[in-house]
Amino acid sequence: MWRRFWTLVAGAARGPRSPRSCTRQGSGAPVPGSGATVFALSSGQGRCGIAVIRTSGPASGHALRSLTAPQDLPPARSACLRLLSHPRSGEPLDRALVLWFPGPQSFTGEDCAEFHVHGGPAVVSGVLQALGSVPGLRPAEAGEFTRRAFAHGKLSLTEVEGLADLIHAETEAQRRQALRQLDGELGHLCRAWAKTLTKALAHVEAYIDFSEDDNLEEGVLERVDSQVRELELALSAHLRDARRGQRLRSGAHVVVAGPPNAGKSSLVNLLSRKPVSIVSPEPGTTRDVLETPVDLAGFPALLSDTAGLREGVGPVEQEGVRRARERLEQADLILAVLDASDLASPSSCNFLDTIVTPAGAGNPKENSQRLLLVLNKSDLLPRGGPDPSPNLPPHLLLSCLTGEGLDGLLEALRKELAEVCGDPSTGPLLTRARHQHHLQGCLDALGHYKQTKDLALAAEALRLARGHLGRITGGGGTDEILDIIFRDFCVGK
Ligand SMILES: Nc1nc2c(ncn2[C@@H]2O[C@H](COP(=O)(O)OP(=O)(O)O)[C@@H](O)[C@H]2O)c(=O)[nH]1
Ligand SMILES: [Mg+2]
Repeated sequence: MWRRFWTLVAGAARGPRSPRSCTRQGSGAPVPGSGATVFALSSGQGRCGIAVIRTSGPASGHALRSLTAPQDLPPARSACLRLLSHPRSGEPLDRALVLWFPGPQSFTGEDCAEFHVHGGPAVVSGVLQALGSVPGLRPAEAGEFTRRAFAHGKLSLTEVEGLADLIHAETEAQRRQALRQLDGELGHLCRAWAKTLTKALAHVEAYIDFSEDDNLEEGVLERVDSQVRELELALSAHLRDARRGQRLRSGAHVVVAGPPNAGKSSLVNLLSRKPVSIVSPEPGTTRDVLETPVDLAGFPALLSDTAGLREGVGPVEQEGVRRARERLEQADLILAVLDASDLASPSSCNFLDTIVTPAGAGNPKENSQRLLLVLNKSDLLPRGGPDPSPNLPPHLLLSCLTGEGLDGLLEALRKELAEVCGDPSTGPLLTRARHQHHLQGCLDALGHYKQTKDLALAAEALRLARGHLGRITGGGGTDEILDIIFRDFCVGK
């Protein structure tokens, strides 16, 4: 390699210029309308026991005093019971717990106040109106509290995303993954990688500036090369897992397919616990693809019911079959359903030959589509009789009618989805296309570093790679990206 042509003579150890500190600082992102004090209902809408209203901004202390006069501010971060009244009319509004969080030790980093009021609509609107009458206060916009926390360096962008995901998490797996991201795991990883690159960059720059003085220790550039190689391996491993992380966040595509009348729609209704599809003894009932989001054994999934696969039907059903095949190609997991009492029929045999066998049921190759074979209508088989299909690939027996075999199917689904989505506690960390894009950008820049023969260009490539990592956690994020991310939040968060 080109660097071998350079002779480095061991000399007085002159360390690289001090790498830039990696401690977290405010993102520097502007907060629209910052300077104002904002308020909002932070708990859910509707009648409830307790509702939480909060404020953030410099006038928070004044607002708290105005509503609890003549009492003074409560001690910081201690709950106190206070009578709330309207600052103008003096009308009592509620007896509530109030909390005072002087900045920077608050969620947003600004002065914050919380009012834990009784959750009746009249109380909530009375307190919100009272806050609106305090000079300098205005209602918060969606995501504004979190945006302020980000601007003041309380949360990195990946933590903000984790928080949004936690608020929207509907399954156990989503909750676990969101919590990991909120805890900053992805951010820590990116910052550690960025630190490695900062060091590497400092070495390359030191070499550019000082190598002619023969003042650098030997092997500096070789060490940078090996650090870059290690980083490439780590980034590639995470990128390979990125698709799984995104499935875990947005749901795996599970497609139920099989010949007509096998019980596909019955299975979709059973798994989603609601009548999504019409069930009928008439073959060809389901024609369009019907989708429903479900919690499958703790994992998020988008479950699709499809038309029964068969030939020689009318144009409408043919279109249904075409859509079913199209959807099958996009599936992360295929739930292949056959009628256990009708395994010798031409449509069953054809389905086995064209869908089940090529997918390698029970023996999936890495990165290939996964498939679970389910033999439905087990209630029609003689009780205690032999396995109806000893020559079939591994399969599960189920009766949608009686529910027998459902537990076994859910357990098998849990295992399959853990493969498809990854383990939410230890598995993939990249949950969004944005993460994947920047990690790929970083990897590409490292590729340029390896190819270039010019030290200045090599340094530029390292700088570019580091920039991509910084953008994952929010450094130098454009307003446009921030707007997209904060749009995920509701008012009051
Ligand atoms: N005996 C029995 N009948 C079932 C079972 N599951 C579904 N069926 C019946 O099989 C017929 C076709 O069901 P459906 O769910 O519409 O099948 P699809 O065409 O594959 O969607 C309906 O009459 C269902 O009541 C089962 O486990 N046992
Ligand atoms: Mg159907």
